[in-house]
Amino acid sequence: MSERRPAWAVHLPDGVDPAALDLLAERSLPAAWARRAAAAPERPVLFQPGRGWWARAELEEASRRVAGRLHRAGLRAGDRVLSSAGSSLELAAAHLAALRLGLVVVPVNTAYREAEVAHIASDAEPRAAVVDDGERGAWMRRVAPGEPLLVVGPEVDLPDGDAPELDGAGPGDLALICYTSGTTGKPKGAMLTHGNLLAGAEAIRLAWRWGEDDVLLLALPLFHIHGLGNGLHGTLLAGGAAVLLPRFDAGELLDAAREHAATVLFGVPTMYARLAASPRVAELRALRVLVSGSAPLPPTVFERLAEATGQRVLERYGMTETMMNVSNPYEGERRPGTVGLPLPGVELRLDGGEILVRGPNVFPGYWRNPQATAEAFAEGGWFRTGDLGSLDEAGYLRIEGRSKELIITGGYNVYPREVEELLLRHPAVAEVAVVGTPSEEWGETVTAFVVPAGAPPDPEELLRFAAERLAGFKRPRLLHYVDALPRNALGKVLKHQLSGPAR
Ligand code: MLC
Ligand code: AMP
Repeated sequence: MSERRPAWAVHLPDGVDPAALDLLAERSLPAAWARRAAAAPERPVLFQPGRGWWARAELEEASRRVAGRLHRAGLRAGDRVLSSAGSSLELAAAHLAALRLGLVVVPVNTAYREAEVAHIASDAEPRAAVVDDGERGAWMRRVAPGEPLLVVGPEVDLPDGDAPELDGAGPGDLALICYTSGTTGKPKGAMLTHGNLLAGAEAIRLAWRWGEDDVLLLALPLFHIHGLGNGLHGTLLAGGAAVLLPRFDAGELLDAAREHAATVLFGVPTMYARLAASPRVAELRALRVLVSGSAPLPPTVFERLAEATGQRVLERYGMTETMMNVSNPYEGERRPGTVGLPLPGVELRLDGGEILVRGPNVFPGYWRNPQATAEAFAEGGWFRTGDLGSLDEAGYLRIEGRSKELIITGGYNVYPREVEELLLRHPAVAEVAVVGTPSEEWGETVTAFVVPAGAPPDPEELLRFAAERLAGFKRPRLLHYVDALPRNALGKVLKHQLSGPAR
């Protein structure tokens, strides 16, 4: 019997039989939430600084009210809603309302500039947009095809309407489209179903022993899978509570931890590096678990935190298309430099070093892009992550690198090609190569090597050109002027040879 135990059984709490585990038993996240709200309406669920706590009943009512308004405005199951705002109680309610109504939420990073927003708004063909910035709303309205786009603030200030029956979506129904950049062409919309959201949240709920008494510190934005799928959805499924911090500041986060007796923290390595450097770092000792992901956690940061707080940060590995795949165990050894073992329901294999995954967490494909979808999967439904890995003797996965050209800075992905194409539009740039160079704080820093077309342009002017057109985190932070780019016999740029002092 024992050889039949899947690798992921290591993550299950005592008494949970892997053979009987059904990650989709609750059908959908909104349905699960509705049951939690009915069972204990008075329990706190979300806190926003300056606003206070919402009980489950308040979130239930707010999301029901918003669902009624969106329904009255003509939105129906399957319609897309763009969502682009800083964290707030209202944003959480609007998001939940959309899921409860069967709408498809399309999160959009608030740092995106006009061209980045316009691509998503035209490709997703949304009917509505929830934004906290009028200019962003105008960019969306300008390009969204079809009828005029309904643009509202996070409070969704529309006439009330009767909410239809809510929470009817099944595991196969579409819930989110998350745009991720690609190595070629424009960002693609990764479709995530209600089943994906539920399986993803259920796996980490079990693995990290997430329960009703937990209070999560959530300083990650709600427009990427880390903050949204793990942070907000996980909180709703676990029946726990979350403190929504609209921005990350080590001191404010530690204040909130103390004030609310927080038990769980999710963060990207840049956040942990900053916390490790804080004179107050020892206060993290009071938490139950610190989870890191979205980029590699440097073992030095792991060790510094272990020393200062007694906490062994639990590192896990995921991506937009798959939610969470692999995690160090809650009980058992956490190995720095590895991301651990497959999460409940996840199958993992290596193919020529590339990590392939399969399971109920894995997305069905890219929105209206059968070619990209076909390329993303190997035979048998295995998703090609584009990440390279190896397994140690105990089966722990180590991320060794990437086959895809990707820079991760502060937990945000930057595709070099997008930055290169933008810089090439500047008349003073003849050739350009963009790479990630190591950075203690950011993991990698976006670095551009430019061959000028004639006299080198004023660096400030070139950086400003990029700043006006690209999200801040995608912008080159280091710029080098070079006479030529190193190329192989076929003319391909040898990016690994690019490094050197900053301008
Ligand atoms: C902000 N800036 C960045 C940056 N974030 N530069 C490079 N990389 C980043 N990640 C720049 C801004 O453009 C600005 O520059 C300056 O830093 C200050 O901006 P800020 O907003 O005050 O920055 P700060 O709050 O310090 O942001 C740092 C951060 C943030 C680490 C808190 O980047 C962040 O929230 N990262 C999390 C990203 C995330 O959620 N990733 C999950 C993706 S899902 P200027 O020049 O404009 O003034 C995923 C799957 C998985 O990956 O496995 O989880
Ligand atoms: P995204 O496409 O924004 O969801 O980013 C997903 C990518 O982040 C993955 O393909 C990995 O390259 C990277 N990633 C996420 N978690 C980790 C981790 N713990 N260690 C190394 N890389 C990670």
